Amino acid sequence: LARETALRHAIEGGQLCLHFQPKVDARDGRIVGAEALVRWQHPERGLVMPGEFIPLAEETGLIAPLTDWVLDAACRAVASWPVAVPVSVNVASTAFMADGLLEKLDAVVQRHGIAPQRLMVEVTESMLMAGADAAIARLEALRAAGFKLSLDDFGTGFSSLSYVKRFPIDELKIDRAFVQDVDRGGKDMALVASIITLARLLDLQVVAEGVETAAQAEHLGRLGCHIHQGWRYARPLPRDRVLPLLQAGV
Ligand code: G
Ligand code: G
Ligand code: NA
Repeated sequence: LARETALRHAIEGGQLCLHFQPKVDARDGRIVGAEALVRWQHPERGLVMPGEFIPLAEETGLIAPLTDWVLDAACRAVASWPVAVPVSVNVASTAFMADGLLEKLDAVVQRHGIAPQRLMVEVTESMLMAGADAAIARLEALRAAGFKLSLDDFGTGFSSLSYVKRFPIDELKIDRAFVQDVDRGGKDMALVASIITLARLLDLQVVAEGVETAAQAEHLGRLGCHIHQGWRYARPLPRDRVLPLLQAGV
């Protein structure tokens, strides 16, 4: 209960902040988007990472106000960027299926004067598998309203190909577990190659997550995946440090 109270305080009292990790076109270093990642600036513990408080937020229902805060802060940021690329926001399963999400998204982009295309919602494969028909209906509603949709951690769930075809999405993100060994040949490379092929067939943008080395980047490029996110290019950065990269690339 003490942790819940502290998190409620953090959300209401301005202790959350967003970092932004660029998505880079590896062919020219241009930034094509950025993912917003929430952090808790804890008065005693310093910067607390989301893995330590998102699960608590989901268990306690605080994910609703937390998601509201993140959406508002992400849209405020993207409205101030010098290039018209989208910001990606992670939306947890409970928040994604909650009543009124579409109205909430419409309101937040209007409030900040941005086009809905500047907001990309990241959902995970496992979320969609849990209640596929309802989730697909929700995706369709968001997409019809102009929001962009991304399927995160792809490859870690158990989507059959026929499911992926039914998901009305714009982007697939290859989980970093597969990217890690993409330069070693073997099964991970085969898996990454098949995800890239799938994305091409379905006309989806494909993004590699967790790209750390030149060798990984080179192999991904050879396989036809040119949009990379990872420490090789940039770590998640505070707002004022990501601005110059948006302008100049990496
Ligand atoms: O920030 P870090 O790099 O530690 O992110 C760990 C994970 O936390 C991310 O992969 C993402 O799934 C989750 N996460 C980060 N920011 C948010 C957020 O704003 N909302 C939700 N629901 N999850 C987030
Ligand atoms: O998919 P998800 O939203 O969980 O991904 C974001 C997480 O991945 C964050 O915790 C972020 O800090 C982390 N991350 C981003 N780039 C890299 C990377 O190149 N290597 C590793 N190991 N983690 C990364
Ligand atoms: Na994500």
